Amino acid sequence: MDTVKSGSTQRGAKIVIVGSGVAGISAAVALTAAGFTDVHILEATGRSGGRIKTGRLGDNIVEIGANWIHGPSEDNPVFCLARQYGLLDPEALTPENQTMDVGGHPPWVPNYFTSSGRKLDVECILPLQMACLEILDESSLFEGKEEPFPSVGEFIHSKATEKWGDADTVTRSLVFSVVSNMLKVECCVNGTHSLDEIGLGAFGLYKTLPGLDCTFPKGYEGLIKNLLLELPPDTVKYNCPVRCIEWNDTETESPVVVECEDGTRMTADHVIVTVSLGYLKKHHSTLFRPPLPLHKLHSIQKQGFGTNNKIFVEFDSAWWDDDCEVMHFLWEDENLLVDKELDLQSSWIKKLFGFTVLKPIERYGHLLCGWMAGHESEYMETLSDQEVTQAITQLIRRFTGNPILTPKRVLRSQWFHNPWTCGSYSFPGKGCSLQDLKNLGEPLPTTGSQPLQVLFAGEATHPCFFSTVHGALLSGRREADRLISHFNTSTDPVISKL
Ligand code: 6YU
Repeated sequence: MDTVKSGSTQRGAKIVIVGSGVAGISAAVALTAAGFTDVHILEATGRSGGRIKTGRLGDNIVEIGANWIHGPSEDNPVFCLARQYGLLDPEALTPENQTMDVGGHPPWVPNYFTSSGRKLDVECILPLQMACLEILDESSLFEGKEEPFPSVGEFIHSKATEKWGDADTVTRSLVFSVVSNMLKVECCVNGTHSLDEIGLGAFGLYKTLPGLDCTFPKGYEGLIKNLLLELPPDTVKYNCPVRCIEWNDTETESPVVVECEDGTRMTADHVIVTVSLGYLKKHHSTLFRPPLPLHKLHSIQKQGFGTNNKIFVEFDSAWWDDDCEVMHFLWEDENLLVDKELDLQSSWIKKLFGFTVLKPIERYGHLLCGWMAGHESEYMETLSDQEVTQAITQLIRRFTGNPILTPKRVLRSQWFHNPWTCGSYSFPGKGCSLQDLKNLGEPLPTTGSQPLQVLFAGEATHPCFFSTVHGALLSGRREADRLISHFNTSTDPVISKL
């Protein structure tokens, strides 16, 4: 990180950061390291971390939000910090781990169960699974090219029909249940209700880094705790939701006023907004005065933001194969061309694609993590713990054919109804382009004598690592660097006003 040339220049700058997730904290750390002394984070809730949230289920540590370091290698700042803070298992640090370039992980060892309680022979399904993955890979090749379909979902449906449309009824039924399951998995990966909402051209914008995805054995929040130690005490003001950011006030000394829910008003020279895209979509009209420029608003609307939730289910003993890493639940009656929208009340549970197995067993015992995206997942959040536990128990009994299997504990996340997040993470929506992602991160005002009044960071503003922790972290550093460069090349606005 470059330090600013003149120590006195930046000292007068009053910087307010909205949101104490990883983007906000990393911006504050970078600014503080560069010598800025008037940096404050306003956080709506009583904790830091935002979508990084570690919880407990019995004796187990579980991640309610972000799970993995995606692509843990030298170019991933989350990996570098986690290594520096001593937060990783030794395997994650090996050079072999860092150089494996397999899009995160080699295919997980699967188990397949069907809705009539049969466990399928994996060998029979693998060729189908591979064919699905090939179609999926193909869908990420349209960036900057002519799109034969507007969305990833439509492309996959057309390819699947082309490939298997004429197959006999038995084969078609199996194919459709596997493809349908793959679509549910991808909805979780991308945080969307349906792949029909993801732009085909923009799908390839997301980039992976080398390295085998790894986790934090003692919890992702360790990263947040260590980062906070790099800030002066009391940098973060908790339980302080920001209601409105008044910008472009050229009459007063500080061009921005931040108003909190309790009526407190703070002046600032620069504000870095790191709230989620979901929050921005919902509250932009009241959060900014004057309103956001139209081109920025259109980009906020085009970029997608959806829900992916986890349902942790603990058992006394394993009923899956020892080497099983993921289990897929295949509904035999499913037709991917028809079953696009499920009846929420009666069928929400069908959107759960299955479970990943938390490993190693010595650390987690017999713990599964179910994954569910989209509107069904949002509906699931409205049910009581008891209703969710009952539905999960019935589902597992049906698919395993074992009528007495009973979970010991169940815990689910509720990201859509979290008022400060409004969902899980962003995805490139239909009609979305690289320019839209750039527009999201563009500071305000775009012209005039007082630039950089309102800056934007957060995972959704990263052009190729959106939806990730490293994308969020890099976006915070990017906006800090923008201010640092500004003060390196211009005169101090406070002094110039005197
Ligand atoms: C990753 C992973 N991972 C699972 C689940 C979730 C996410 N991610 P924050 O929201 O954190 O901070 C904003 C703060 O602002 C917050 O504290 C608010 O309270 C506060 N705030 C809001 N309004 C305010 C107001 N008015 N006033 C004051 N404060 C206010 N990422 O790297 N690995 O395994 C997962 C996963 C269930 C929910 C994830 C994962 C996403 C990250 O968690 C997320 O990006 C960052 O934490 C966001 O940080 P931030 O600071 O920006 O916002 C094409 C294609 C695409 C392919 N995509 C595939 C990528 C796969 C991503 N996968 C994720 C999967 C999991 C499982």
